[in-house]
Amino acid sequence: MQIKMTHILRNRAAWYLLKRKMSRYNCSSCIDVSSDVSIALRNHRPVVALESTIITHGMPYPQNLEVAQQVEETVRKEVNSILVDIWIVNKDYAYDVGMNFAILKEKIGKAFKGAVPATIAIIGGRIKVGLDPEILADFASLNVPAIKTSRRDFPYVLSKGLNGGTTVAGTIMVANTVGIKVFATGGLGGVHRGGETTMDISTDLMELGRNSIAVVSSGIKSILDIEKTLEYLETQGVCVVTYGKNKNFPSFYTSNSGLESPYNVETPTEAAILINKLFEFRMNSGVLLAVPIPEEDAMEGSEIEEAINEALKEAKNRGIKGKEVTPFILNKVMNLTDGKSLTSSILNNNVKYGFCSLKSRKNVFHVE
Ligand code: PSU
Ligand code: MN
Repeated sequence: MQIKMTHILRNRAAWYLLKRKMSRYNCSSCIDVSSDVSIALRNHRPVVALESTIITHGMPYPQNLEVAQQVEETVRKEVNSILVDIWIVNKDYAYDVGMNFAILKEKIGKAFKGAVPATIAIIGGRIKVGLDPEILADFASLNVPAIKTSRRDFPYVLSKGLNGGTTVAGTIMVANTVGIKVFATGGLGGVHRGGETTMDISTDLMELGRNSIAVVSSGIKSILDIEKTLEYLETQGVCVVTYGKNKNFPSFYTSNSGLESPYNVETPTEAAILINKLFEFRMNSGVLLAVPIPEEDAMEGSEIEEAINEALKEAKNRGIKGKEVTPFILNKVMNLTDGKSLTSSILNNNVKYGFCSLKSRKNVFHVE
């Protein structure tokens, strides 16, 4: 009897361990990783995650689709991928980038062009990592509305089989689960003006604090409270770094918000080495790499910034309060300017800085 019991328990333990292992390697029962992304991750090749709230809630159809396609193309052709650690890079990778292993070794710290885009979204209650072109086109033109999906929204959207556009927070969660280390976006959520009383603080900031990931963004729009956002990022342990010659923290439409990042890096290699420390030291917290608006767009950017300031004044005069403020301002600014084309240009620019450190990407996931 005694032996039999032990036998059963041992079998159970083995079965449990196997199940755990399987679920790890199958990622999760709610995620489908596209074959492109899956193969790239398995071969330690650079992958850049992209969010989908910008598709579902950021722009109308068909501009949203055009921008999403364009950004994916930029990732495929123009991302600067940096090799920080050669030792795990395999021969397939050398073959892929068209050079032999010895030459590849020489190139450590130098940029390679191109990576695999992984647009992350929820379709019919399943999390998709990497969308095939037809699926992306379908998703962007959705007749069934998608829910803006941050961390708190996942259980509902998944259980009801709904569509979701993942926010920065939602995208970070998924990217981290499948082992993607770099994520490029436009603007990050932040602490809203008056956030000290309304408690309206984007969960993007918390998510950056609890995942080892590098988010490349053009900072925070000035409709938010940038100073408090930077304070809050410090509280969350996020390493904020401006890309460029100075520490000026950008505010999406302008290259200088009047506030400073704690640090700056001047080259892709510096950025890649910094990002790599997250994994070497197992920090379990993220890096925000703030890339200022490209110079050629800066003029238009400062005009939009003026429109924002005007709209903020008007909102105050009219007594508009609380959660009404942001929609009021965004609407007003969109009417006054052509903010959409600029957003697309900024987003594309950020993608180019999807630095990639290839070290310690251990996860292997199933192909859809
Ligand atoms: N900032 C922008 N445009 C956006 C967003 C932020 O300038 O579209 C989106 C991003 O997806 C971001 C989300 O993650 O809004 C933040 O929403 P909330 O403040 O509700 O957390
Ligand atoms: Mn909010």
